[in-house]
Amino acid sequence: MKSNKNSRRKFIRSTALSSFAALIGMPVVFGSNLPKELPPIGLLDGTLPPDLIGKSKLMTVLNDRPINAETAAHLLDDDLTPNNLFFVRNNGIPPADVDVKNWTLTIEGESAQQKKTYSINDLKTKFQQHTLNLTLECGGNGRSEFNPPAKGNQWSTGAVGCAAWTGVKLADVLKDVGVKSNAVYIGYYGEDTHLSGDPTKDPISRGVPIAKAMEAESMIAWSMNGNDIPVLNGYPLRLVLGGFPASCSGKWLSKIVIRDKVHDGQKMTGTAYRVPCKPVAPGEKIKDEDMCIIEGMPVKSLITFPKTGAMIKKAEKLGIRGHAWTSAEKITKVEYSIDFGENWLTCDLKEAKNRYEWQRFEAQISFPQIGYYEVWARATDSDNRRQPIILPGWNPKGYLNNASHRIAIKVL
Ligand SMILES: Nc1nc2c(c(=O)[nH]1)N[C@H]1C(S)=C(S)[C@@H](COP(=O)(O)O)O[C@H]1N2
Ligand SMILES: [Mo]
Repeated sequence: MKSNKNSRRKFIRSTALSSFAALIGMPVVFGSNLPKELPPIGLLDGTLPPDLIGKSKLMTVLNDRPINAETAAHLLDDDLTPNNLFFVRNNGIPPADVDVKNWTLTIEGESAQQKKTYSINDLKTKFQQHTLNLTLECGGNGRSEFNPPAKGNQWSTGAVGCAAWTGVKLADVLKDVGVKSNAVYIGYYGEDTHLSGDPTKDPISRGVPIAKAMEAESMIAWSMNGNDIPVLNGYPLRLVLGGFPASCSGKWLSKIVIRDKVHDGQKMTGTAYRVPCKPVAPGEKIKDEDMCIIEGMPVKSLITFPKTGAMIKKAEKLGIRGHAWTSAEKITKVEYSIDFGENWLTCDLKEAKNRYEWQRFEAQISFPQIGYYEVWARATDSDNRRQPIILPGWNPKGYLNNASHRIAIKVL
């Protein structure tokens, strides 16, 4: 199933050039003179640093083709992550020159009562609008700690953010189309292009079980923190499905399919976004059929203040704070330790405005004597799941690392 790809085919040449222009953040002057079999050399050899359009220069770039960038823990200290600091995980090349007035979202599929197409204005006017604070975390966040190492973007702790998303409930739109009783899954398609430039290939097309799609916090959003969604985060329209790996939250959204079976789009099958159904030994080979699709993300927390390496005087108290999140109903407890996990003390914890918002924790710490310490934090959720101190279950693709976050402190 392809979305608008045929109409795109004839624009592919100009799109390749304009995508490249978008990547480097400047026009390709005389671009129309470049013979069509010659892609720009700066695209091929990766020598031109990308311009992270709309993003802070403080972000850490992991890969520039496709663009992937994460946010250091201390830069995630705001209650809601500013648009210019929200991580970017792209599987392909974002669409260039988005025409927001003519953007459409089509809903169809074997379990849809009908096929229906909406403009963004239709979505804004036909359905009730909502703003929810929702956390998105890449399933591969924390991958860099896996041993044996897992291939893929070597995320440290920064492929996570929480923003105020404005849009409509996915359920309201699905109900407007009509969902047949045999519906099992939804799948999304976006307007980004496969890295090969082949318009018949999707960079990614994932989805979620129909029950998840129908949750009150599953949104189709056009606004992030009161502004347009940044180009790299899915402008002008995206799914935001808190609690599930962020790979389910399709960006540059143009089509949703209502399926009578588990969606089988790009990166739904094989080993992508799957973990062994049962725990395995590190490095063990696992058959594809023994790999299960990741659904709810685990409980996790991040210390966002102070920055690791902070120094204080012994007479002073250290105020620490951070965020904790889960795919369960809520976070029930966050604790910290300054003695490498021997003793744990409870942090103050704020309630969320809505489910899947991250929750703020804070504590005031006194240290017994001068020296080197680590502050460790661990969260517990309403399903009684607690973060492990060290790397949890190894898996071949390096997903779901929710080990405790640690920061170093020198007390002088
Ligand atoms: N169309 C499209 N949607 C996508 C992706 C993509 O490459 N293309 N990446 C997915 C993955 S793997 C993640 S983790 C999130 C990242 O969202 P962000 O870049 O806004 O942080 O978007 C998801 N949605
Ligand atoms: Mo991801």
